[in-house]
Amino acid sequence: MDRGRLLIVSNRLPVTARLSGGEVRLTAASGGLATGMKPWHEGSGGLWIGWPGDVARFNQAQRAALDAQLHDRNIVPVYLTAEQVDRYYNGFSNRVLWPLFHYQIDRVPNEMTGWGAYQQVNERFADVVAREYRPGDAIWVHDYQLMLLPALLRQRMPDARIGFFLHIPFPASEVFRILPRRREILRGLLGADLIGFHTFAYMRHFVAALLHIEGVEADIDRVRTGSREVRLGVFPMGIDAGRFARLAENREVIRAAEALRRDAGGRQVVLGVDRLDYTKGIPRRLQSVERLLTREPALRDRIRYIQVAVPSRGEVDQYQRFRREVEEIVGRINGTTGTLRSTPIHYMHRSVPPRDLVALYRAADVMLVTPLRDGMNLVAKEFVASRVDEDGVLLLSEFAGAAAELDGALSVNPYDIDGVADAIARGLAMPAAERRARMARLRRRVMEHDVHAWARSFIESLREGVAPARTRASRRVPSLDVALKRAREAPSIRLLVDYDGTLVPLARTPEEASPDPDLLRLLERLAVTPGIELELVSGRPKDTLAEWLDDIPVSVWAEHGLWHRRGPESPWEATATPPADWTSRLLPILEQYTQATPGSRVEVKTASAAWHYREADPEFGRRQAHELRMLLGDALSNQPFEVLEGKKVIEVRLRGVSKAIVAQRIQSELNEGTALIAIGDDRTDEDLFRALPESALTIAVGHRALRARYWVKDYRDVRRLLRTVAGQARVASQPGDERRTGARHA
Ligand code: ADQ
Repeated sequence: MDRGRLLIVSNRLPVTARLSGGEVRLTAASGGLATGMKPWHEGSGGLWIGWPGDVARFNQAQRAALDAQLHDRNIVPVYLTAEQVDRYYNGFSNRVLWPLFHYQIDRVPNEMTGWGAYQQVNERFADVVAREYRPGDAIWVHDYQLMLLPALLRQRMPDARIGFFLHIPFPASEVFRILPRRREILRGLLGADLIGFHTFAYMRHFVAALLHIEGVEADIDRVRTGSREVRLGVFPMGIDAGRFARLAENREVIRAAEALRRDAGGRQVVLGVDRLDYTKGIPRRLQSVERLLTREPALRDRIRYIQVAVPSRGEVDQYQRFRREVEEIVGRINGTTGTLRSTPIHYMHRSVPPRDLVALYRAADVMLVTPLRDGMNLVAKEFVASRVDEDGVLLLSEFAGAAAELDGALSVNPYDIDGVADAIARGLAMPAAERRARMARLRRRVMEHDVHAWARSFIESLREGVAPARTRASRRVPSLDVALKRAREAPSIRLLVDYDGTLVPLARTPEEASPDPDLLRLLERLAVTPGIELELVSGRPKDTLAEWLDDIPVSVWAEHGLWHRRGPESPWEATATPPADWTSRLLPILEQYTQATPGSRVEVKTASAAWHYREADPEFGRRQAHELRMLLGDALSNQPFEVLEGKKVIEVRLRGVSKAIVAQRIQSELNEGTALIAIGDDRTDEDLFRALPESALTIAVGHRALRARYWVKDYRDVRRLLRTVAGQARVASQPGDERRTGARHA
């Protein structure tokens, strides 16, 4: 991996500029992003580019001093005017994008103003980044304020490596479509080489938006736009878990936590910690507490609910109104449920220093994290990391990105006031053994997948993902003819060849794909040629392949490597075992789609099932296929299955069963000097290509985007090539062959 510089670009910098007695001071931000990126910023000799905050009151000398201090820290400021900040940041970003992406449609103003400033500021960022950029740098752009930036950078620097990470949810495409500038936003993002999300759901929503709005069909984790490939990935952000755990062991923190519990006077402590934002679900959470206290008045003297709300976005009117709303609710509940001895809700509108925060986390019996929507939610993870005592209950909204990872939490629907009240009661009464078991699960996840692992995996993925055309060109690989000639000089050749689309054209029905006499002759020839070992690697069921290739002495892999047979006389051996009832949830869904889509059909294999729509109306079939894929993604999210899209087929298969198995198996038995040649035409073959050693000659059929070293046009080229390998190059030019097979074209 090359180690170029990393340019981090975000709206806010990891420091904020302030004046203190006429002196310029930089205060470090302690947020998740700042901590996670810190080692990368410092270690790569790179830069952090962003807005240093409001410097309107700085005079010229102070501005110069600020520039010098930022320069010393490898930070490049993007100065914005007060008006730009108001329209781009408070305006379009926080009044329009923020509520919309969090499904708060009613909070989006009638007129979505600020677009012009949003464009202008993104351009301004692009100019600054372009000025600082050096070839070889990787650029990582963060968050919704800068969604146009990837494309603006691409225009300025076509070869730059650009990553984008969205920290907030990407909404369902039905909601995203509300945005009048939806096209521009999508195109802006597609300027990146890699787009990262916190969860699979957000990524799927993005893919759906591309299809509905731009008509662009994405593969599960990649999209082609023009000559470029954009990869999509899921990177759930973590926290600096070690730091929280260390703070939690700090003597003063332990003492502060004990003091908090003493103050509570034997009452159980329930805690909420949030930025004061309407997405965090504070009013409904308070109502749930009220509901509980109304239902069980005895609890009024037995619990203390502490809600800390850190001031946020005070310049935006909605946030000012929201603050008053929350304060009114707190007052009302304390008025109606307070007793002479007890005020149930302790509310603080302020930021608390990290030590106090960790003391609160340590003191809590039940932690309430109930956002209506949240990209990830780091507070939930901070609570877990702070519980070095392996105790405490986490209540977590199913609409926080963190819910996809934290399965030890009590999951709640934050809109269900009674349900949340029930869950709080359950948390308060939970036996110690269950609390510990749940917390142990939570801690395993949070401590391992921390913010450093998150940043590392994104950056590595960004650095390794270079479009094939570009790397290949720069490495000067020999031509295919030369490579084949070299392979034929090797002591032996191992051929790994896919079947459909590679040896025969894709047929309308699977039955029509049976091998023609010419192909059977060719396979037989290869099978008996000394020095050549042929492996057919197909996704088809073993029985079909056995029937078709009954007399041919070749090694056959069926169902993407799940079944293997060394020759017609050998038994089939399974390489993995599927769970007994694996079809029970899957088949009803597939059957429903088959009924709704004339011309489609289901095929069930040992550990996979496929929904074929080659014969359906193309437009309708494609739409149904996309919907089905998303539905399956949800239905099977906790099952050991993965959903793949092939050519006119959606396939669900046992996770871990892929053509990569074949690569692993044969590599263990390879003789030295054996030349490896692999040929295939779709994504399932890519699994094989990827698992083979660098020296293997990988050939994609009809699909330049596949990660293969070479490319040929169609199955005819493949047959020609195989004849060459078998030392019979001249046979290829015999007339008749192609016409006969060509007639079978789909
Ligand atoms: P936020 O909406 O800011 O982040 P969150 O992930 O919960 O939400 O982070 C809040 C941070 O503020 C935490 O580090 C927390 O400790 C701190 N904080 C909260 N209350 C505080 C208080 N009273 N005093 C001091 N600190 C306090 C956005 C997205 C999230 C996503 C993150 C990271 O909205 O969904 O998880 O980015 O991608």
